[in-house]
Amino acid sequence: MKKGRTLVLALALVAGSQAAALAQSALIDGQVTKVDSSAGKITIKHGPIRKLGMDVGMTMVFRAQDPGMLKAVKAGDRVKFDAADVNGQLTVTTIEKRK
Ligand SMILES: [Cu+2]
Repeated sequence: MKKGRTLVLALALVAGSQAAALAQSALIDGQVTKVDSSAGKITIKHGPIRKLGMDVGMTMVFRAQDPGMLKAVKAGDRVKFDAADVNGQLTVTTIEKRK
């Protein structure tokens, strides 16, 4: 009984850390070059994003999914982010500062 519970807990921990690792590796490296809070837009210099058809890096403007996320970053910050095509608009769905 006790042994079984320990095993379940160990498996849950492994599954959790793998999910975190996957989420981490899915993020795109970039550097913020401009934040336009009033327009809800952010300019990011980024590497290839194959899922969005960008095979080479570039500097481009994204819409922010949530305008609040633009308060957490500023021009010059190195970031990890994710982006998606939302109704034809390239949109940053998550962004965090890189350490
Ligand atoms: Cu791009």
